[in-house]
Amino acid sequence: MILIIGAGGQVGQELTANLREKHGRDKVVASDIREIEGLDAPFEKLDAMDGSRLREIVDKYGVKEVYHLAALLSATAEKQIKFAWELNMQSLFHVLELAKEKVIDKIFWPSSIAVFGPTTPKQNTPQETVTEPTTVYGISKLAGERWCEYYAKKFGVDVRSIRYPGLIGYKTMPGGGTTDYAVDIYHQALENGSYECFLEEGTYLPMMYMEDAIRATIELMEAAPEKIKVRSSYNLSAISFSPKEVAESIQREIPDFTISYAPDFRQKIAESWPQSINDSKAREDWNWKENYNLDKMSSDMLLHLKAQKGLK
Ligand code: AKB
Repeated sequence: MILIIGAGGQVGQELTANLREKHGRDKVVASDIREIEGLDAPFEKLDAMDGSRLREIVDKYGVKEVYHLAALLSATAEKQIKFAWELNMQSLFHVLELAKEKVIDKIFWPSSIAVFGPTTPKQNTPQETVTEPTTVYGISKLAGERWCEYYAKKFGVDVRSIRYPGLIGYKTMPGGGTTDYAVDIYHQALENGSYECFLEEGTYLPMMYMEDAIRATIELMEAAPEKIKVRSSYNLSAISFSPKEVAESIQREIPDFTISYAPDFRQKIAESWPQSINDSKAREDWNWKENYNLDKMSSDMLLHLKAQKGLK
């Protein structure tokens, strides 16, 4: 039995649907802090910081595998620093402890490119390098990575993780991240024909199409344990682009689309992160390979969003 914590979020909704298709709906329990429209039973309301409620759900369903996705992302975390730290850390400890006690067998927990900071090499950022994050989110993800590796080495916990780049999909909206513009831009392009971006035009960031990210997550979780050599979190890469480049990619399909720039506090966060990522470890250890480049992603996004919005 699988439990998804944070099933109502950007990744959670897609992962829940995907795992339910694969294993059957009744084998995947969705949980979130609030009821989510469209998330079918089995569903449980869960505040990820509530360890005893988590244990109650795990016992009730005989859960053996947990995908723990609940977190405050980079932009929101800067506005609620204490709560972000508490949520991002406490919730992880509860799940790691369940695995330490052998109540559950396997954990997926996402880290992020936010573990890197301004002193990290910006291009082709290696798996192992300087990690001096300057955001609360990044600090919590880096600490989380250290704890995952600690529990894996010290207690044999089977925890697996990916440093997600910015994720872009048409089924769900992100919330509170610095890379969120790269989803919103497609919606605005179709609805208004223009977009005001909160990052500067040349701000390169590592990104990935959601379909690739979900497949990577499931492939990592299905890999034989001896193949998983990194127990902190794997670098994972697919595409790197700037707001200007994604706008140009949209213009190839919607020639009249225009973009303007009004950078806000998220510009500084973006500038502290790498521009491209070296993910050779993930490619070597569990055969990771992306399917989508920028133009393929743009075409697919616009195709699906047009259908969703009833546009021709
Ligand atoms: C964010 O922008 O905060 C996230 C991330 C890169 O982890 N999308």
